[in-house]
Amino acid sequence: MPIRSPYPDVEIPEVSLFEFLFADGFGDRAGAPALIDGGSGATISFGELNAMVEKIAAALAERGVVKGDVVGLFAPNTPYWVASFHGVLRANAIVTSANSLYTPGELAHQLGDSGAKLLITISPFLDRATAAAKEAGLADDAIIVLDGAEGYTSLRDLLGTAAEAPAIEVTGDDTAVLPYSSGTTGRAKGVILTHRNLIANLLQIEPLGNVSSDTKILAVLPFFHIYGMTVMMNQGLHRRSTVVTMPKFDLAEFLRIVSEYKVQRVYIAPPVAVALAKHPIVDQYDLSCVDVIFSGAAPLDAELGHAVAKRLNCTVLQGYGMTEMSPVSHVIPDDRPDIDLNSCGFAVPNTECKLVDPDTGEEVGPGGRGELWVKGPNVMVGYLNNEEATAATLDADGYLHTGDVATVTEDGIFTIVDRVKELIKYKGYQVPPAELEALLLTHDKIADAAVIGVRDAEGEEVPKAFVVKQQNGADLTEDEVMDFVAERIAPHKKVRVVEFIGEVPKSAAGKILRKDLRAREASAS
Ligand code: 4UW
Repeated sequence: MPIRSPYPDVEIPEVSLFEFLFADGFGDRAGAPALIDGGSGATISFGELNAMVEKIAAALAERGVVKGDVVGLFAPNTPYWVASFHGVLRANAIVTSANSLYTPGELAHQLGDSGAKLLITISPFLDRATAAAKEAGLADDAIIVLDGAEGYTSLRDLLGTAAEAPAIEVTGDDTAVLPYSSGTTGRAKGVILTHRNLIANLLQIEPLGNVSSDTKILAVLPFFHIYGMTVMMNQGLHRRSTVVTMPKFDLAEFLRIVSEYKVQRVYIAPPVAVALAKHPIVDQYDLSCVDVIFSGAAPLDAELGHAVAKRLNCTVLQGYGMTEMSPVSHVIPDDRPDIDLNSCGFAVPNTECKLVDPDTGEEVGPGGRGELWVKGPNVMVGYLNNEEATAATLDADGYLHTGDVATVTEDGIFTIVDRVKELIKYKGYQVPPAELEALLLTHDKIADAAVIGVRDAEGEEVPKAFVVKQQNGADLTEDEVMDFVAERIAPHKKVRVVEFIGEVPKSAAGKILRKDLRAREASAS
Protein backbone atom coordinates (compact mmCIF):
# COMPACT_ATOMS: atom_id res chain seq x y z
CA MET A 1 0.00 0.00 0.00
CA PRO A 2 1.39 3.40 -0.90
CA ILE A 3 2.11 5.69 2.02
CA ARG A 4 0.23 8.95 1.59
CA SER A 5 1.46 12.26 2.93
CA PRO A 6 -0.19 12.95 6.30
CA TYR A 7 -0.94 16.49 5.11
CA PRO A 8 -4.12 17.46 3.25
CA ASP A 9 -3.71 18.04 -0.46
CA VAL A 10 -3.02 21.55 -1.69
CA GLU A 11 -4.51 22.97 -4.86
CA ILE A 12 -2.11 23.85 -7.67
CA PRO A 13 -3.18 26.62 -10.04
CA GLU A 14 -2.60 26.16 -13.79
CA VAL A 15 -0.55 29.31 -14.39
CA SER A 16 3.02 30.21 -15.25
CA LEU A 17 5.56 30.61 -12.47
CA PHE A 18 5.74 34.33 -13.21
CA GLU A 19 1.97 34.73 -12.82
CA PHE A 20 2.07 32.66 -9.64
CA LEU A 21 4.86 34.68 -8.02
CA PHE A 22 4.55 38.15 -9.54
CA ALA A 23 0.92 38.51 -10.63
CA ASP A 24 -0.25 40.92 -7.96
CA GLY A 25 2.77 43.18 -8.31
CA PHE A 26 3.62 42.10 -4.75
CA GLY A 27 0.92 44.34 -3.27
CA ASP A 28 2.02 46.16 -0.15
CA ARG A 29 5.40 44.40 -0.27
CA ALA A 30 6.38 46.18 -3.50
CA GLY A 31 8.67 48.57 -1.64
CA ALA A 32 10.10 45.94 0.71
CA PRO A 33 13.49 44.32 0.13
CA ALA A 34 13.19 41.15 -1.96
CA LEU A 35 16.90 40.57 -2.43
CA ILE A 36 20.00 41.81 -0.67
CA ASP A 37 23.48 41.18 -2.05
CA GLY A 38 25.19 40.03 1.15
CA GLY A 39 28.61 41.22 0.01
CA SER A 40 27.81 44.78 -1.07
CA GLY A 41 24.51 45.32 0.75
CA ALA A 42 22.85 46.37 -2.52
CA THR A 43 19.11 45.87 -2.18
CA ILE A 44 16.38 45.26 -4.75
CA SER A 45 12.76 45.69 -3.72
CA PHE A 46 9.97 43.44 -4.95
CA GLY A 47 8.72 46.27 -7.15
CA GLU A 48 12.17 46.85 -8.64
CA LEU A 49 12.60 43.15 -9.28
CA ASN A 50 9.24 43.06 -11.03
CA ALA A 51 10.25 45.98 -13.28
CA MET A 52 13.64 44.40 -14.05
CA VAL A 53 12.05 41.08 -14.96
CA GLU A 54 9.64 42.82 -17.36
CA LYS A 55 12.48 44.71 -19.04
CA ILE A 56 14.76 41.69 -19.32
CA ALA A 57 11.90 39.73 -20.89
CA ALA A 58 11.21 42.56 -23.32
CA ALA A 59 14.88 42.82 -24.32
CA LEU A 60 15.22 39.07 -24.76
CA ALA A 61 12.12 39.02 -26.96
CA GLU A 62 13.65 41.84 -29.03
CA ARG A 63 16.69 39.63 -29.49
CA GLY A 64 14.48 36.92 -30.93
CA VAL A 65 13.84 34.77 -27.87
CA VAL A 66 10.50 33.00 -28.26
CA LYS A 67 8.48 30.39 -26.41
CA GLY A 68 10.41 27.17 -25.92
CA ASP A 69 13.88 28.67 -26.44
CA VAL A 70 16.51 27.64 -23.91
CA VAL A 71 18.78 30.19 -22.22
CA GLY A 72 21.84 29.14 -20.23
CA LEU A 73 22.47 30.87 -16.90
CA PHE A 74 26.08 30.59 -15.74
CA ALA A 75 26.65 32.92 -12.79
CA PRO A 76 27.03 32.92 -9.01
CA ASN A 77 24.23 33.88 -6.59
CA THR A 78 23.42 37.57 -6.80
CA PRO A 79 20.12 39.46 -7.04
CA TYR A 80 20.82 39.66 -10.80
CA TRP A 81 20.73 35.88 -11.08
CA VAL A 82 17.16 36.04 -9.80
CA ALA A 83 16.19 38.86 -12.17
CA SER A 84 17.76 37.02 -15.12
CA PHE A 85 16.06 33.74 -14.24
CA HIS A 86 12.61 35.26 -14.02
CA GLY A 87 13.27 37.48 -17.03
CA VAL A 88 13.94 34.41 -19.16
CA LEU A 89 10.80 32.65 -17.89
CA ARG A 90 8.75 35.83 -18.37
CA ALA A 91 9.95 35.83 -22.01
CA ASN A 92 8.24 32.41 -22.32
CA ALA A 93 11.64 30.75 -22.51
CA ILE A 94 13.39 28.04 -20.47
CA VAL A 95 16.39 28.37 -18.14
CA THR A 96 19.13 25.80 -18.07
CA SER A 97 21.11 26.64 -14.95
CA ALA A 98 24.79 25.68 -14.98
CA ASN A 99 27.21 25.01 -12.14
CA SER A 100 29.47 28.07 -11.64
CA LEU A 101 32.49 25.82 -11.23
CA TYR A 102 32.08 24.10 -14.59
CA THR A 103 34.98 23.87 -16.99
CA PRO A 104 34.35 24.93 -20.60
CA GLY A 105 33.88 21.27 -21.60
CA GLU A 106 31.24 20.63 -18.96
CA LEU A 107 29.38 23.83 -19.78
CA ALA A 108 29.58 23.11 -23.52
CA HIS A 109 28.00 19.71 -22.92
CA GLN A 110 25.05 21.29 -21.11
CA LEU A 111 24.62 24.10 -23.65
CA GLY A 112 24.78 21.69 -26.58
CA ASP A 113 22.59 19.02 -25.01
CA SER A 114 19.91 21.50 -23.95
CA GLY A 115 20.03 23.35 -27.28
CA ALA A 116 20.65 26.68 -25.55
CA LYS A 117 20.32 29.70 -27.81
CA LEU A 118 21.74 32.33 -25.44
CA LEU A 119 24.08 32.29 -22.47
CA ILE A 120 23.89 34.75 -19.56
CA THR A 121 27.08 35.07 -17.51
CA ILE A 122 29.37 37.53 -15.69
CA SER A 123 32.71 38.98 -16.76
CA PRO A 124 34.90 36.84 -14.41
CA PHE A 125 33.37 33.75 -16.07
CA LEU A 126 33.71 35.08 -19.61
CA ASP A 127 36.77 33.03 -20.60
CA ARG A 128 35.02 29.78 -19.72
CA ALA A 129 31.72 30.99 -21.18
CA THR A 130 33.20 31.97 -24.56
CA ALA A 131 35.18 28.71 -24.82
CA ALA A 132 32.07 26.69 -23.99
CA ALA A 133 29.86 28.71 -26.34
CA LYS A 134 32.32 28.15 -29.17
CA GLU A 135 32.45 24.41 -28.53
CA ALA A 136 28.63 24.27 -28.41
CA GLY A 137 28.32 26.25 -31.66
CA LEU A 138 26.93 29.46 -30.13
CA ALA A 139 27.97 32.77 -31.67
CA ASP A 140 29.77 35.35 -29.53
CA ASP A 141 26.77 37.68 -29.75
CA ALA A 142 24.69 35.00 -28.03
CA ILE A 143 26.50 35.78 -24.77
CA ILE A 144 25.12 38.37 -22.35
CA VAL A 145 27.55 39.59 -19.69
CA LEU A 146 25.50 40.91 -16.76
CA ASP A 147 28.14 43.25 -15.35
CA GLY A 148 29.32 44.24 -18.83
CA ALA A 149 32.38 43.48 -20.98
CA GLU A 150 33.70 45.16 -24.10
CA GLY A 151 31.68 44.04 -27.10
CA TYR A 152 28.97 42.20 -25.18
CA THR A 153 25.39 43.05 -24.24
CA SER A 154 25.09 43.84 -20.54
CA LEU A 155 22.25 43.83 -18.04
CA ARG A 156 22.21 47.61 -18.27
CA ASP A 157 21.67 47.28 -22.04
CA LEU A 158 18.77 44.89 -21.46
CA LEU A 159 17.17 47.16 -18.88
CA GLY A 160 17.50 50.12 -21.25
CA THR A 161 15.03 48.76 -23.76
CA ALA A 162 11.95 50.80 -24.56
CA ALA A 163 10.04 47.66 -25.53
CA GLU A 164 7.32 45.96 -23.51
CA ALA A 165 7.52 42.36 -22.36
CA PRO A 166 5.71 39.93 -24.68
CA ALA A 167 2.37 38.39 -23.79
CA ILE A 168 2.58 35.38 -21.49
CA GLU A 169 2.22 32.31 -23.67
CA VAL A 170 3.25 29.59 -21.23
CA THR A 171 1.14 27.71 -18.77
CA GLY A 172 1.58 25.00 -16.18
CA ASP A 173 2.47 22.21 -18.59
CA ASP A 174 5.27 24.10 -20.33
CA THR A 175 8.88 23.45 -19.44
CA ALA A 176 10.29 26.12 -17.11
CA VAL A 177 13.77 24.85 -16.28
CA LEU A 178 16.31 22.26 -17.35
CA PRO A 179 18.69 21.72 -14.46
CA TYR A 180 21.21 18.92 -15.05
CA SER A 181 21.32 15.81 -12.91
CA SER A 182 22.82 12.38 -13.33
CA GLY A 183 19.81 10.77 -11.63
CA THR A 184 20.36 7.13 -10.80
CA THR A 185 22.87 6.37 -13.55
CA GLY A 186 25.08 7.85 -16.27
CA ARG A 187 26.09 11.39 -17.15
CA ALA A 188 24.24 14.58 -16.25
CA LYS A 189 20.95 14.84 -18.12
CA GLY A 190 18.51 17.70 -18.59
CA VAL A 191 15.68 17.33 -16.05
CA ILE A 192 12.43 18.63 -17.54
CA LEU A 193 10.61 20.58 -14.83
CA THR A 194 7.45 22.43 -15.77
CA HIS A 195 5.97 25.61 -14.35
CA ARG A 196 3.45 23.35 -12.60
CA ASN A 197 6.24 21.24 -11.05
CA LEU A 198 7.92 24.32 -9.57
CA ILE A 199 4.68 25.92 -8.36
CA ALA A 200 3.51 22.62 -6.87
CA ASN A 201 6.67 22.26 -4.83
CA LEU A 202 6.34 25.79 -3.40
CA LEU A 203 2.77 25.02 -2.32
CA GLN A 204 3.74 21.58 -1.03
CA ILE A 205 6.36 22.99 1.34
CA GLU A 206 4.22 25.94 2.42
CA PRO A 207 2.36 24.18 5.27
CA LEU A 208 5.59 22.74 6.71
CA GLY A 209 7.74 25.81 7.29
CA ASN A 210 7.22 29.14 9.05
CA VAL A 211 8.45 31.40 6.28
CA SER A 212 6.81 34.81 6.01
CA SER A 213 7.37 38.41 5.03
CA ASP A 214 9.19 38.81 8.35
CA THR A 215 11.74 36.15 7.46
CA LYS A 216 15.23 36.75 6.12
CA ILE A 217 16.58 33.73 4.28
CA LEU A 218 20.26 33.19 3.54
CA ALA A 219 20.96 31.94 0.03
CA VAL A 220 24.53 30.68 0.14
CA LEU A 221 23.78 27.40 -1.62
CA PRO A 222 23.75 28.00 -5.35
CA PHE A 223 20.61 29.00 -7.24
CA PHE A 224 21.76 26.88 -10.19
CA HIS A 225 21.06 23.78 -8.06
CA ILE A 226 17.40 22.99 -7.54
CA TYR A 227 17.66 23.28 -3.73
CA GLY A 228 18.77 26.92 -4.02
CA MET A 229 16.39 27.60 -6.90
CA THR A 230 13.19 26.38 -5.24
CA VAL A 231 13.82 26.44 -1.50
CA MET A 232 15.78 29.69 -1.30
CA MET A 233 15.00 31.84 -4.34
CA ASN A 234 11.44 30.94 -5.28
CA GLN A 235 10.24 30.16 -1.76
CA GLY A 236 11.59 33.56 -0.69
CA LEU A 237 9.64 35.29 -3.47
CA HIS A 238 6.53 33.23 -2.81
CA ARG A 239 6.42 34.05 0.91
CA ARG A 240 7.48 37.67 0.30
CA SER A 241 10.55 37.06 2.48
CA THR A 242 13.89 38.80 2.02
CA VAL A 243 16.58 36.66 0.45
CA VAL A 244 20.19 37.56 1.26
CA THR A 245 22.53 36.24 -1.43
CA MET A 246 26.11 35.01 -1.17
CA PRO A 247 28.11 34.13 -4.28
CA LYS A 248 30.16 31.41 -2.61
CA PHE A 249 30.70 29.86 0.81
CA ASP A 250 33.30 31.43 3.07
CA LEU A 251 32.78 30.80 6.78
CA ALA A 252 33.77 34.25 8.10
CA GLU A 253 31.75 36.03 5.42
CA PHE A 254 28.81 33.68 6.03
CA LEU A 255 28.86 34.48 9.77
CA ARG A 256 29.22 38.21 9.15
CA ILE A 257 26.27 38.27 6.76
CA VAL A 258 24.03 36.19 9.04
CA SER A 259 24.70 38.44 12.04
CA GLU A 260 24.71 41.75 10.15
CA TYR A 261 21.45 41.16 8.27
CA LYS A 262 19.85 39.27 11.18
CA VAL A 263 19.05 36.22 9.07
CA GLN A 264 16.54 33.87 10.72
CA ARG A 265 16.52 30.98 8.33
CA VAL A 266 19.64 29.38 6.92
CA TYR A 267 19.58 26.53 4.41
CA ILE A 268 22.73 24.46 4.33
CA ALA A 269 24.27 21.17 3.26
CA PRO A 270 25.96 19.00 5.94
CA PRO A 271 29.55 20.30 5.46
CA VAL A 272 28.40 23.74 6.65
CA ALA A 273 27.03 22.08 9.78
CA VAL A 274 30.51 20.68 10.47
CA ALA A 275 31.96 24.21 10.35
CA LEU A 276 29.17 25.64 12.50
CA ALA A 277 29.60 22.92 15.13
CA LYS A 278 33.37 22.94 15.28
CA HIS A 279 35.06 26.12 14.06
CA PRO A 280 36.29 28.48 16.81
CA ILE A 281 35.44 31.69 14.91
CA VAL A 282 31.73 30.92 15.18
CA ASP A 283 31.88 32.25 18.77
CA GLN A 284 33.01 35.66 17.54
CA TYR A 285 29.63 36.45 15.96
CA ASP A 286 26.24 37.22 17.40
CA LEU A 287 24.07 34.59 15.77
CA SER A 288 21.11 34.93 18.14
CA CYS A 289 18.98 35.99 15.13
CA VAL A 290 19.03 32.44 13.71
CA ASP A 291 15.80 30.50 14.36
CA VAL A 292 16.14 27.57 11.98
CA ILE A 293 18.99 25.84 10.21
CA PHE A 294 17.74 23.51 7.56
CA SER A 295 20.02 20.84 6.11
CA GLY A 296 19.61 18.85 2.93
CA ALA A 297 21.33 17.48 -0.19
CA ALA A 298 23.22 14.76 1.72
CA PRO A 299 22.65 12.87 4.97
CA LEU A 300 22.94 14.96 8.14
CA ASP A 301 24.31 13.20 11.18
CA ALA A 302 21.88 13.83 14.06
CA GLU A 303 24.66 14.28 16.61
CA LEU A 304 26.25 16.94 14.45
CA GLY A 305 22.88 18.62 13.97
CA HIS A 306 22.29 18.67 17.73
CA ALA A 307 25.74 20.16 18.30
CA VAL A 308 24.86 23.01 15.91
CA ALA A 309 21.44 23.51 17.55
CA LYS A 310 23.07 23.74 20.97
CA ARG A 311 25.88 26.06 19.94
CA LEU A 312 23.61 28.47 18.04
CA ASN A 313 20.59 27.99 20.28
CA CYS A 314 18.38 27.34 17.27
CA THR A 315 16.30 24.56 15.72
CA VAL A 316 18.00 22.26 13.22
CA LEU A 317 15.80 20.44 10.71
CA GLN A 318 16.39 18.17 7.75
CA GLY A 319 14.79 17.82 4.34
CA TYR A 320 15.28 15.42 1.48
CA GLY A 321 14.87 15.95 -2.19
CA MET A 322 16.16 15.36 -5.66
CA THR A 323 16.44 17.55 -8.74
CA GLU A 324 13.90 15.24 -10.41
CA MET A 325 11.34 16.17 -7.69
CA SER A 326 11.64 19.96 -8.01
CA PRO A 327 13.21 19.00 -5.42
CA VAL A 328 11.46 18.57 -2.04
CA SER A 329 9.62 15.36 -1.17
CA HIS A 330 10.31 15.04 2.58
CA VAL A 331 10.74 17.58 5.34
CA ILE A 332 10.89 17.73 9.12
CA PRO A 333 8.37 20.55 9.66
CA ASP A 334 9.13 23.59 11.81
CA ASP A 335 6.53 22.55 14.38
CA ARG A 336 8.08 19.09 14.94
CA PRO A 337 11.66 19.71 16.14
CA ASP A 338 11.14 16.65 18.34
CA ILE A 339 11.42 14.34 15.31
CA ASP A 340 14.64 12.27 15.07
CA LEU A 341 17.14 14.45 13.21
CA ASN A 342 18.56 11.43 11.40
CA SER A 343 15.26 11.33 9.56
CA CYS A 344 13.99 13.61 6.83
CA GLY A 345 10.46 13.81 8.19
CA PHE A 346 7.14 13.49 6.43
CA ALA A 347 6.21 13.24 2.77
CA VAL A 348 4.99 16.65 1.56
CA PRO A 349 1.32 17.17 0.58
CA ASN A 350 0.00 15.61 -2.65
CA THR A 351 2.63 12.86 -2.61
CA GLU A 352 2.44 9.10 -2.24
CA CYS A 353 5.49 7.00 -1.46
CA LYS A 354 6.42 3.36 -1.68
CA LEU A 355 9.38 1.52 -0.23
CA VAL A 356 10.32 -1.31 -2.56
CA ASP A 357 12.82 -4.09 -1.86
CA PRO A 358 15.28 -3.74 -4.76
CA ASP A 359 15.95 -7.48 -4.87
CA THR A 360 12.40 -8.83 -4.74
CA GLY A 361 10.40 -5.87 -6.08
CA GLU A 362 8.06 -6.30 -3.08
CA GLU A 363 6.74 -3.31 -1.18
CA VAL A 364 7.89 -3.10 2.42
CA GLY A 365 6.21 -1.30 5.29
CA PRO A 366 7.32 0.14 8.62
CA GLY A 367 10.31 -1.78 9.92
CA GLY A 368 11.57 -2.71 6.45
CA ARG A 369 14.09 -1.08 4.12
CA GLY A 370 13.35 -0.37 0.51
CA GLU A 371 14.06 1.90 -2.41
CA LEU A 372 12.01 5.08 -2.05
CA TRP A 373 9.55 5.70 -4.87
CA VAL A 374 7.65 8.99 -4.94
CA LYS A 375 4.64 10.13 -6.95
CA GLY A 376 3.32 13.68 -6.97
CA PRO A 377 2.88 16.92 -8.92
CA ASN A 378 6.50 17.89 -8.22
CA VAL A 379 7.89 14.88 -10.09
CA MET A 380 9.64 15.73 -13.38
CA VAL A 381 8.20 15.06 -16.81
CA GLY A 382 11.35 13.14 -17.75
CA TYR A 383 14.90 13.59 -19.00
CA LEU A 384 15.48 15.74 -22.07
CA ASN A 385 15.98 13.67 -25.23
CA ASN A 386 16.56 10.52 -23.22
CA GLU A 387 13.65 8.12 -23.25
CA GLU A 388 15.74 5.27 -21.97
CA ALA A 389 16.82 7.08 -18.81
CA THR A 390 13.28 8.41 -18.34
CA ALA A 391 11.80 4.93 -18.60
CA ALA A 392 14.36 3.58 -16.13
CA THR A 393 13.46 6.26 -13.57
CA LEU A 394 9.74 6.96 -13.97
CA ASP A 395 7.43 3.96 -14.00
CA ALA A 396 4.08 3.55 -15.77
CA ASP A 397 2.21 4.45 -12.56
CA GLY A 398 4.01 7.78 -12.29
CA TYR A 399 6.38 6.81 -9.47
CA LEU A 400 9.89 8.21 -9.54
CA HIS A 401 12.46 5.64 -8.44
CA THR A 402 14.84 7.71 -6.36
CA GLY A 403 17.71 5.24 -6.03
CA ASP A 404 17.76 6.03 -2.30
CA VAL A 405 16.98 3.40 0.32
CA ALA A 406 14.73 4.47 3.18
CA THR A 407 12.81 3.26 6.20
CA VAL A 408 9.50 4.59 7.49
CA THR A 409 7.85 4.59 10.92
CA GLU A 410 4.19 3.85 11.58
CA ASP A 411 3.75 7.64 11.86
CA GLY A 412 5.07 8.24 8.35
CA ILE A 413 8.53 9.53 9.25
CA PHE A 414 11.09 8.59 6.61
CA THR A 415 14.84 8.08 7.08
CA ILE A 416 17.27 7.74 4.18
CA VAL A 417 19.62 4.89 5.08
CA ASP A 418 21.50 4.02 1.88
CA ARG A 419 21.78 4.60 -1.84
CA VAL A 420 21.39 1.95 -4.54
CA LYS A 421 22.23 4.32 -7.40
CA GLU A 422 25.70 5.09 -8.71
CA LEU A 423 25.58 8.77 -7.80
CA ILE A 424 28.21 10.15 -5.41
CA LYS A 425 27.52 13.28 -3.39
CA TYR A 426 30.57 15.39 -2.53
CA LYS A 427 29.54 18.10 -0.05
CA GLY A 428 26.01 17.85 -1.42
CA TYR A 429 27.11 18.24 -5.06
CA GLN A 430 26.54 15.56 -7.64
CA VAL A 431 29.48 13.54 -8.92
CA PRO A 432 28.40 11.10 -11.64
CA PRO A 433 30.81 8.11 -11.61
CA ALA A 434 30.05 7.33 -15.26
CA GLU A 435 31.45 10.70 -16.29
CA LEU A 436 34.68 10.17 -14.34
CA GLU A 437 35.05 6.64 -15.70
CA ALA A 438 34.67 7.88 -19.27
CA LEU A 439 37.26 10.58 -18.61
CA LEU A 440 39.73 8.16 -17.00
CA LEU A 441 39.47 5.88 -20.04
CA THR A 442 40.77 8.70 -22.26
CA HIS A 443 44.16 8.48 -20.45
CA ASP A 444 46.53 6.46 -22.61
CA LYS A 445 47.98 4.55 -19.65
CA ILE A 446 44.60 3.50 -18.25
CA ALA A 447 42.99 0.29 -19.51
CA ASP A 448 39.88 0.32 -17.36
CA ALA A 449 38.41 2.24 -14.43
CA ALA A 450 35.51 2.28 -11.99
CA VAL A 451 34.54 4.99 -9.53
CA ILE A 452 32.56 4.69 -6.29
CA GLY A 453 31.96 6.88 -3.25
CA VAL A 454 33.98 6.13 -0.11
CA ARG A 455 34.19 7.90 3.26
CA ASP A 456 37.28 9.97 4.04
CA ALA A 457 38.75 10.49 7.53
CA GLU A 458 36.16 13.21 8.29
CA GLY A 459 33.29 10.99 7.19
CA GLU A 460 32.74 12.97 3.97
CA GLU A 461 31.79 10.99 0.88
CA VAL A 462 34.55 11.30 -1.77
CA PRO A 463 35.03 9.78 -5.23
CA LYS A 464 37.52 6.90 -5.35
CA ALA A 465 38.83 5.51 -8.65
CA PHE A 466 39.84 1.88 -9.10
CA VAL A 467 42.22 1.96 -12.04
CA VAL A 468 43.58 -0.82 -14.24
CA LYS A 469 46.85 0.18 -15.91
CA GLN A 470 47.60 -0.35 -19.59
CA GLN A 471 50.60 -2.55 -20.32
CA ASN A 472 52.61 0.61 -21.06
CA GLY A 473 51.41 2.23 -17.81
CA ALA A 474 53.55 0.54 -15.16
CA ASP A 475 54.94 3.93 -14.06
CA LEU A 476 51.52 5.61 -13.69
CA THR A 477 51.11 7.06 -10.18
CA GLU A 478 48.03 7.84 -8.09
CA ASP A 479 48.85 11.56 -8.19
CA GLU A 480 49.07 11.51 -11.99
CA VAL A 481 45.60 9.97 -12.16
CA MET A 482 44.16 12.57 -9.77
CA ASP A 483 45.86 15.47 -11.59
CA PHE A 484 44.65 14.20 -14.96
CA VAL A 485 41.05 14.30 -13.76
CA ALA A 486 41.40 17.56 -11.81
CA GLU A 487 42.63 19.42 -14.89
CA ARG A 488 39.54 18.49 -16.87
CA ILE A 489 36.54 18.80 -14.55
CA ALA A 490 34.96 21.06 -11.91
CA PRO A 491 36.68 20.83 -8.49
CA HIS A 492 33.80 19.05 -6.73
CA LYS A 493 34.15 16.13 -9.15
CA LYS A 494 37.86 15.52 -8.46
CA VAL A 495 38.92 11.94 -7.82
CA ARG A 496 40.28 12.08 -4.27
CA VAL A 497 41.47 8.49 -3.78
CA VAL A 498 43.03 6.10 -6.30
CA GLU A 499 43.71 2.39 -6.06
CA PHE A 500 45.32 0.34 -8.81
CA ILE A 501 43.70 -3.04 -9.36
CA GLY A 502 44.18 -5.94 -11.77
CA GLU A 503 40.64 -5.99 -13.13
CA VAL A 504 37.36 -4.08 -12.70
CA PRO A 505 34.67 -6.52 -11.52
CA LYS A 506 31.91 -6.69 -14.14
CA SER A 507 28.71 -8.61 -14.75
CA ALA A 508 28.33 -10.91 -17.75
CA ALA A 509 26.66 -7.99 -19.55
CA GLY A 510 29.72 -5.81 -18.89
CA LYS A 511 28.18 -3.66 -16.14
CA ILE A 512 30.56 -2.53 -13.43
CA LEU A 513 29.78 -4.41 -10.22
CA ARG A 514 29.92 -1.44 -7.86
CA LYS A 515 28.56 -3.62 -5.08
CA ASP A 516 31.70 -5.75 -5.26
CA LEU A 517 33.91 -2.68 -5.12
CA ARG A 518 31.96 -1.37 -2.12
CA ALA A 519 32.35 -4.76 -0.40
CA ARG A 520 36.09 -4.72 -1.18
CA GLU A 521 36.29 -1.22 0.33
CA ALA A 522 34.35 -2.23 3.44
CA SER A 523 36.56 -5.25 4.07
CA ALA A 524 39.71 -3.13 3.67
CA SER A 525 38.66 -0.57 6.27
N1 4UW B 1 19.66 12.74 3.24
C1 4UW B 1 20.30 11.85 2.47
C2 4UW B 1 19.15 13.88 2.72
C3 4UW B 1 19.33 14.11 1.32
C4 4UW B 1 20.05 13.13 0.58
C5 4UW B 1 19.43 14.71 -0.75
O1 4UW B 1 21.47 17.06 -6.37
P1 4UW B 1 20.20 16.32 -6.15
O2 4UW B 1 19.42 15.93 -7.32
O3 4UW B 1 19.20 17.15 -5.25
C6 4UW B 1 19.41 17.56 -3.98
C7 4UW B 1 18.28 18.16 -3.31
C8 4UW B 1 18.38 18.56 -2.01
C9 4UW B 1 17.30 19.08 -1.21
C10 4UW B 1 16.12 19.35 -1.70
C11 4UW B 1 15.03 19.86 -0.91
C12 4UW B 1 15.27 20.06 0.49
O4 4UW B 1 14.38 20.50 1.26
C13 4UW B 1 16.51 19.75 0.95
O5 4UW B 1 16.72 19.92 2.25
C14 4UW B 1 16.58 21.15 2.82
C15 4UW B 1 17.49 19.29 0.12
O6 4UW B 1 20.48 17.46 -3.43
O7 4UW B 1 20.59 15.05 -5.31
C16 4UW B 1 19.62 14.15 -4.89
C17 4UW B 1 20.23 13.09 -4.02
O8 4UW B 1 20.89 13.70 -2.90
C18 4UW B 1 20.78 12.84 -1.76
C19 4UW B 1 19.96 11.63 -2.22
O9 4UW B 1 20.82 10.60 -2.64
C20 4UW B 1 19.19 12.20 -3.40
O10 4UW B 1 18.73 11.24 -4.31
N2 4UW B 1 20.10 13.56 -0.70
N3 4UW B 1 18.96 15.08 0.47
N4 4UW B 1 18.54 14.74 3.52
N5 4UW B 1 20.53 12.01 1.15
